[in-house]
Order: sequence, then structure tokens, then C-alpha cells
Amino acid sequence: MKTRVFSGVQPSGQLHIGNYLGALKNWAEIQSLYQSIFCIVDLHAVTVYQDPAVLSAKIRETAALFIAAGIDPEQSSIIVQSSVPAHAELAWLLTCVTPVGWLNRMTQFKAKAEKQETVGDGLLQYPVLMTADILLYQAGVVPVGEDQSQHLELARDIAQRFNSIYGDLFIMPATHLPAVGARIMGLDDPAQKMSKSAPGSGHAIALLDDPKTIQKKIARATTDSLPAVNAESMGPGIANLFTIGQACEDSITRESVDGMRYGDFKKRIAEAVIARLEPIQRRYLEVTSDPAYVPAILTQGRDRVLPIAEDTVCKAKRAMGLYV
Ligand code: ATP
Ligand code: LTN
Repeated sequence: MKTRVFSGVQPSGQLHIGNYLGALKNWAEIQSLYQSIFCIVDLHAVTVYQDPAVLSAKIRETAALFIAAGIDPEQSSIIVQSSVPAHAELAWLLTCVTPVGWLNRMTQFKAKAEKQETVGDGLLQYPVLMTADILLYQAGVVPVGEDQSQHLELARDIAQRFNSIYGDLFIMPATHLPAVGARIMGLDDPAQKMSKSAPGSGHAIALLDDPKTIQKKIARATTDSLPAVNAESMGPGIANLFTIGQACEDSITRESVDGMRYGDFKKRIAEAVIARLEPIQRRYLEVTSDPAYVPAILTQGRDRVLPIAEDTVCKAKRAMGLYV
């Protein structure tokens, strides 16, 4: 049997170039090598408040963007997390073997909790649910951006702990990071990871931004006060734009940008981003032109994966002595 791949994106805002370069592009590239399941993790999104009407539209939009970015629904299963109840069920079983101290150490939890007036328990349990997503399908490979590395280490720890208490059931999932673009930083602040939920219109390039908006955002991106690119020592803002350009277009290399004045360099990077996003945006319009298409793909995906998920939950319950 082919190794399984599992990964997910939260439908929590506008997908951005960091999500594409860190995750979706990599998924499209490796999908033919594995049996892949790509998930819209709506149960993760509601760990912080989401407007219900906006969320339900975002779930469809995110699925359409998966397809537009090159995920082939015939080859890979595209699913919505909440449509497969076994995700939540396995998450509970895993919660019961996870020491709370492991969860308190998660840097993403600490960062997100700081921004909330009241910290919901879901935010603490977030990485356990993520572990359940992966173990449910016995995924061997998990392609993500670098910000998810700590969660994946935890997933392996939880799997190991379950196996050592109840007997070998879960396989250990490996983290798969892209060679370039594993951590894209905010355009307005190259010290912060580009993020869907960050405020400010100059922070992220959305996958559906039009060319003019992309040009403007890149032109305004924070850099340093030097006049031209020094390929040997780029400041964080320039290095981030270079990474974005390099990940979008192979011909953008250190040599090709060395000595370029910042204005010209930014134009060159904007061109590369626009060219990379143009076919994705075109495909997005095609995919969404028939309102029945995306829901049909999501139903097909769920029907394909349901038996795998139910089988794993059954095995986990049996191993724990629960009533099956
Ligand atoms: P949020 O701000 O709502 O937490 P996010 O922008 O961090 O969202 P996620 O849905 O959490 O996006 O992440 C989806 C995928 O995109 C994950 O694999 C994640 O590692 C990757 N990713 C997110 N941000 C970046 C980034 N700035 N650079 C590279 N990869 C990223
Ligand atoms: N937490 C991830 C999204 C996610 C995920 C997963 C990624 C939820 N479940 C399983 C890989 C495998 C994030 O990107 N914020």
C-alpha cells in the first residue's frame, strides 16, 4: 500500500502566499507519490471565534483554492474535518493519554492564548485534535510549514505514548517541509510569520489578490535603508522577498538579484508572484463557476476516507477496552 499523506489548512481567513509556498504547492508536487488526504480543518478554526456565516463560506472557498492550487480531487481526497466525526472521537481518546504539561509548552498555544480575553479549552487541545487528524489515517508523511514542526513532534510523542500503554497501533508520522518557503514572514514586519489572522492590509499577499494589489503590497514591504541588494548579506525584509520570489520562479537566484536597486528588485519579485498566482486565480474562477462542484468533491472525499477513519477509531477503542 502507498504511504498516506495528510495535511490541513484552517478556513480562518484569506489564504496567503505563505500557505501556498509552505503547504499547498508542496502538496500538489508530492500528491502523485502517495495516497493523499487534504483537509479543511474547520474544527481547528473554531478554537477561536469565527462568524458562522463567514466560516461556512470560507470552507467552500478554501476547498476551491486547494483545487485551484493544483490538488487533483481524483488523485487526492479533499475533506472537511467536521464531516468525519471520527476526528473528534479519536481526539478525545488521545486527550486521555496526553499530559497537560506537554500542551502547556506549545509555543503556538502560548502566542494565541495571549491574544484572547478568555482562553477556550479547545485552544489547549488544538494539537491533540491535529494528532488525531494524522493518526486517524495512519499518515506516514505530513507536509506543513515550519510553524507546525513542534505540533508534529508532539503528535509523535502522543502516538508513542498510546502505543506503549495500549499496544502498537499508530505509525509515526514524519514532518515534510518544503526546501524553500517553509517560513514566509509578514511583509509589514519580517520578524513575524505571515498569518491569515494577523491584522493589517499590508501584512500578507492573499492568493486571490489582483496584480495591482500585489504590486502595491510588495512596493510597501518593510526593508532596510540600504539602496541595493547585497546577495551575501540580505536584511530580513529583503531576504523574505527574495525567498518568496525564489519559491515562485526558479530563475530568481542570488546572482540574478545581486546589486539590484530595491525598487527594481521589488518589481521583479512582484512580477514573479503575479505570474505564479495567475493560473491559480484563473482556475479558481472555473472551479467556483458551478456552485455544485466543490460540495460534490467534498462529499466524494468524505465517502472515500470514512471507512479508514472508522476502522482506526474502532481499533483504538478496542485497544482501550471501550465498548465497540
Ligand atoms: P492562522 O493565522 O489562522 O493561524 P495560518 O496563516 O497560520 O493561519 P494555517 O491554516 O494555520 O495558516 O496553516 C496552513 C498551512 O500553511 C500549514 O501547513 C502551515 O505550516 C502553513 N503556513 C502558514 N503560515 C505560513 C508561513 N508564513 N510560511 C510558510 N508556511 C505557512
Ligand atoms: N494546525 C495546522 C493545521 C492542521 C494540520 C492537521 C496540519 C490541522 N490538522 C494535520 C497537518 C496535519 C496549521 O497549519 N495550523
